[in-house]
Order: sequence, then structure tokens, then C-alpha cells
Amino acid sequence: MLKTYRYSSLQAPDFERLLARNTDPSRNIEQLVTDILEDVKTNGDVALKKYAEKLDRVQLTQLYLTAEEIAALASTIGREQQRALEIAFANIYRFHETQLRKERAIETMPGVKCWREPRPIEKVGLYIPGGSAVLPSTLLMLGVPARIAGCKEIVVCSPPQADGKINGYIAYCLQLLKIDRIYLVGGAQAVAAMAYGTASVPRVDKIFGPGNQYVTKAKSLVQGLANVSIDMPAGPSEVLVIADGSANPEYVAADLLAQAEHGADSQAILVSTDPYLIDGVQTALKVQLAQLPRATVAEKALANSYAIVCGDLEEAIAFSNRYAPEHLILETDNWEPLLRKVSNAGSVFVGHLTPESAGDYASGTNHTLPTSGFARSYSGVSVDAFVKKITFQHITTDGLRNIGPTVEVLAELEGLQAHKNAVSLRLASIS
Ligand code: HSO
Ligand code: ZN
Repeated sequence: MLKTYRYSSLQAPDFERLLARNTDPSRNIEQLVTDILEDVKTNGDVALKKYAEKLDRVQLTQLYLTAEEIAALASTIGREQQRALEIAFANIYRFHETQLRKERAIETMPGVKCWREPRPIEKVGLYIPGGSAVLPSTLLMLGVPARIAGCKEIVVCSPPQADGKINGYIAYCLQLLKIDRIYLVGGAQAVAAMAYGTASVPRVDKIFGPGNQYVTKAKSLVQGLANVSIDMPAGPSEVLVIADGSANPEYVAADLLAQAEHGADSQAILVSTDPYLIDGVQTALKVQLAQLPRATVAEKALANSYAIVCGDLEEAIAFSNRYAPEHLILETDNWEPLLRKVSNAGSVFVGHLTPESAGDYASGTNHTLPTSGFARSYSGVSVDAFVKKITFQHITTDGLRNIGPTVEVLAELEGLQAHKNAVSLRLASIS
């Protein structure tokens, strides 16, 4: 079921092919999204209602739901589901709260004090997709760090259902987050609305959240066009499992399928030191796949995935670091020495009993992570993504005596006399 390659026989072009993903630089998408951005920029709410009718098949008189409407929807969900969302909320809160740790002020020279303080990004926009699967967990993963950071305005956009409402689980998460409005806007038009602002939807400073190719393209375009920043370039989701003979093939298969069911373009990669384990996983994949409601989606994703046989765990980690997976699962008894060798990955799941699903929902870590190899240079979403860190400094009389001459020399060597004067004038007046 999974195509299998031998690590030792891979040549440079094989690596290139196996490591590449999300390479479709479709110009059609770019043109379409540019038109939507322009339309929303010029026609605001009118354009948003038009797209709701055309794409979400719903006529909206009002582009948002109020606190009362959200409360009514939230009250329709079951107690067990409420409890699960509450536990996830609490764990995500606990884990992210520690990220606000204060940094120490430093005296770089006597009398020269420097420090850094975080300030929340005032207005943030969270996009919650509503495509083939609605993901309330994504609202928690973005809303919790935004709340902890202290963002003043949290704008949430999600496509309306055919009845002009949103799913009750999303509504319950809004309540947990104390967000009292949700905008019924989806797709590239939601990104446009939050980037430019319309009569109904406020303009924001930074846009977060996953989405389809249109949403992703819109996010990358508005960065340049509208002076707004984004969390990260997000592509289809992916997992890489490193497993040896100690792994349980059924667990491994389940983890690969948990990834594969996200979308036909998802990738689930198995890297193993044991060909028998790969055989076992292939068998388990067949059995488990047959029982999945989203089997068609998962099957397509598996067709776009593969397994690699490595000589040892060193090679496995080397491949993983080159692939830079969004999620890395280490299904081996011998995980401990591997940890420090992991150099590129979004989020790592350690040992046989740590499925990615735990982190997707409820263990506390964030599930908004870099894909498509961006784990080489990006981190997942955290409280940091919702703040700016501002540096401060204060110099005393002694401090100026200490640092002044150095600055004068450097200004002189760069030929910037005014810079030098700003120091020299002060030094003269304190001597
Ligand atoms: N695996 C997805 C997150 C998710 N899974 C949400 C289930 N719901 C990207 O990290
Ligand atoms: Zn997932």
C-alpha cells in the first residue's frame, strides 16, 4: 500500500522528489485570489455577502453572530463534548501560560541597562476553516495563546453552514474563550476582510490559521498588499513516523491514517529500520482503512505517501531532519538518545503511547505547525506569535562614560558624524 524505498539506494534526484511537497505553484489560484482580494477591498460587505451566496450557498443579512446567537448554538452540544473541550482548553492554557516568562534586564556595561518586554499584538484575526472537517480544536489552539498574550481584539472568521449558522462546538469554544462575536466569512474573502477591513469585519494586524490553497494564497498575498502579517505559510498537513522492531504495527498504522484522513494532499511517511515492521504496518493499514468513514480521502493521501527502510536509527533521523516534518513520532523503545538529534520538526511525539492525536487536541501543545519543510526555519504557533517584543534601554552618567567612546569610534568609521555628535555633546556636558 505504501511505496517502499531503501535509504541506501536513494540518489540525489530521489531525495529531491521524496522531500518535495506542496510544489504546485498554480497561477490560476493566484489570479482568482487576487480578484477576490480586490473585490473585497472595493466592495466590502457587499462582496462578502455575494461570496457567501455563491460559495457557501447561503443568503446572509448579517455577517456575524452575536453573543446570544452563539450561546444558543453552544447550548445544543452534549455534556461529554463540553467536558472534553473544557479539558483541552485547560491543558492548552496551562502549557501556553508558561511561555509568558519574563526576561531579565542585563547591564551590558556598568550603567548601560537593556531589557525586552512583550506587548500584545492589538488586533488579531483567526481563521477557522469549515471545509470537509470543522475543527473546533483549531479555535482553541489559536484563541488560547491570543488570550494569554492579551490581544485586545480577537476577530474570528469561519464560513457559514447552509443554515447561516456555525457548528455548536465552535460556538462553545467561543464561549470558553470569551469571544462574543464570530464573522460568517470563509475562504480567501475572509482573509481579505480581515486584511482590509469592511463595514462589518474589523481590520486586523496579523492573520492566523490554516486553510485550503485559496486561504493560504490569500494570506501570502495580503502580507505584501495590505501591511498585515501572518502566522506562517501553511500547506497540507504531514507526519513522519520513525519506528523500529519495538514498534506496534497497529499503532503506527493508526497514526499514519490519522494524518491521512485530514486531506487527500496530506502526507504520512514511515521511516523504519525493520522491513518486517513495514510489512506489518501495510497489513494493519489495509484493515484499519477499510473501517474509516473518510477512507477515500485517506487512501488518496496514502497514495501520495511512502515508507523508507533505513540501516539504523541514525539514518532515520537524518532523513527526518531533511524532510523537516510538521509532526514527528518516535515509535521506538530507544527514543531517548534520538531527541537531541532532532534538528528540524514542528512537534515531536515520543514513545509508543504518545499519538499525534493527543497533541492535535488536548495534551496542551499547539497544533498550528510549520508544514512543507518550513519546520527548518519556523516554529509552531505559541504565545510568542501573538506578541511583539520591544527592547528598552537606559544609560546613566557612568554608563555614557563607559559606552560613549566606543560609539564615537564606530560612528566615525561609518562616516556618520551626526551619530557621533549625539554622543559627544552629551559626554561634553557631563564631564
Ligand atoms: N493535525 C492537524 C490538527 C488537527 N487534527 C485538528 C485534528 N484536528 C494539524 O496539526
Ligand atoms: Zn490531526
